[in-house]
Amino acid sequence: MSLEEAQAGRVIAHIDLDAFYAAVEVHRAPKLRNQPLGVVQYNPLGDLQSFGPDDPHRHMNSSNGSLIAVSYEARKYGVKRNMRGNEARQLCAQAGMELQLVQVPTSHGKADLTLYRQMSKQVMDVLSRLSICERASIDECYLDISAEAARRLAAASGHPQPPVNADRIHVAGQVQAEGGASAWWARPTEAWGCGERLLAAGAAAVADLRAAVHSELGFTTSAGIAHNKILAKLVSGLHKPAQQTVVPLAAVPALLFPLPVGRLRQLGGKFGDQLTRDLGIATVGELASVPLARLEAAVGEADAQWLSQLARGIDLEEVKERRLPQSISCGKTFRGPTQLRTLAGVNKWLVELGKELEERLAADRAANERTPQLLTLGLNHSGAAAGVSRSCALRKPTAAVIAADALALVKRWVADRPGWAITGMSLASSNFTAAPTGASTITRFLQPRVGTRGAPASPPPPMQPPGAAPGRGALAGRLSAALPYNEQDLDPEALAALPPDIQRELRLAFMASRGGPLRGGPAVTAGSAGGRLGAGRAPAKRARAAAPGAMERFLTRRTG
Ligand code: TTP
Repeated sequence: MSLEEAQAGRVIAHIDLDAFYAAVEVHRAPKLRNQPLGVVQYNPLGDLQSFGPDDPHRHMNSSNGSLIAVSYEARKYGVKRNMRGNEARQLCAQAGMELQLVQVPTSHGKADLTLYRQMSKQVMDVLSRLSICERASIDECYLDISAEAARRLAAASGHPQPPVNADRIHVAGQVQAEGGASAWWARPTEAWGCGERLLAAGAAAVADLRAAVHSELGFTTSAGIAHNKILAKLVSGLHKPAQQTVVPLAAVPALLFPLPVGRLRQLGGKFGDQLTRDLGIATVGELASVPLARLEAAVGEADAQWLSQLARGIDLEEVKERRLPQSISCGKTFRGPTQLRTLAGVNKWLVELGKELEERLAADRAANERTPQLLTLGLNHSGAAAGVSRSCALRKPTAAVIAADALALVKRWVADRPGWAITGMSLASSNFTAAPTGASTITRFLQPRVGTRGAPASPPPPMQPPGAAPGRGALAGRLSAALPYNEQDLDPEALAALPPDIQRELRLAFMASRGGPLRGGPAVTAGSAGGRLGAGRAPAKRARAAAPGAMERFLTRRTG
């Protein structure tokens, strides 16, 4: 059986909410339904004010703030994300329409995304009714709908039933003029190709779930249905809003090959850029035709296999059951005159970010009985396009301790950077463990006892083992000397000497904090309210993290 056929037994969906923040505002104020609407980012420099989520003044007639979400009704008049509110209003006015503006709620001097997160959870709860659900960001998720598809197919004696709202469904490669999706479903038995029946049954299940989200919560969604995550994600945005696209295997080359390499889910960043430069290629089809030996010479054996499969639309990555975000984070941008140039200024905002994190972690712990083990500080600074990140153990989920530990990381970072100016800062907590078990293995092993609640925060201690750790005395000495907090400073020898479970935790923690194959921290997205980080939008990760060679890369590369 070919790999193509092997993956044909799976049906994976990627579901993306349409104009999500705008849709949440409509959900809260139904009079906004069917109207052109823009959600305005909070920017303390502009004409914007601080409002709680229920403050009626969030709905405004004029604003110079930039838009972070735009309803599809407003898009018809040319309104786009990042336009200023007033400029967008003018565009609509020219067409005789009035653009409604709603500003994101605020707290701690920054955007407060709580209400969007709450609605996101409700939607994910509906979407996960039939299958495993992997939350990919605040407004998108993957479903492995294979079992439900097989069940439906068996119940229909092998003849997939057409989905609800068939006119809103597309089949890649199936031309509308030839009857589109309806004609695809109505084909005679002998015309169905490998895996297509299962795909069709899965597509009908996804259409049902999307209809449930719409009827119960009022949100429209768009979806891609394919045999794997990469293809599902690739097509979920092809037809928006409120539509879905199915990708039969036969349609894959025509769909995939003309695309630029960077459109593939895991090749959109620096790695993809470097790859296309090194190989002198531009499209996925060109990547697919690179001989394996040449790929191996360029990127190594494991990555070559993975890339060659990816270019042919083969991706065996599983959908993991995960409805909770993998990290809880918040961030803020400091543009122009608000750039941070003093440690006092940095500290003030770390305390605010720390307060938000403390509140959200407490709520998360109460709801989900888990607590994070890793704190990652993300910094953007003037003169550098990419962000940097620095991590340490999250000793205690309180604002004082988080802010003090993050400040110590900043101090270390500024030490050899005279004239530094910070343009964005984020705090991310990750590596969650079950709350009742207390401290993680990393924390127990590497940290001294933390003080009592409310005790003055001390800077992150050098990584020291607790005196009580039996049998680890010699290693303890080496660790305290050789294992500082920053990833780039990790001593490979000291890491290798750690117990395997701790090594694994550290590796996963730093990979998670790095958010991708090449180093560079979680950038605070310019132009976003609290940024993508705040929205829980995880940076794209490459599935090959566990591939042979990943550890070597992990140990040898340096942060830019
Ligand atoms: P997207 O899914 O990128 O966009 P969208 O849902 O608004 O619209 P579409 O139908 O085209 O998918 O982002 C989801 C939400 O994340 C969006 O509603 C607002 C928020 N967001 C930011 O806060 N900052 C940003 O820079 C972006 C891109 C999104």
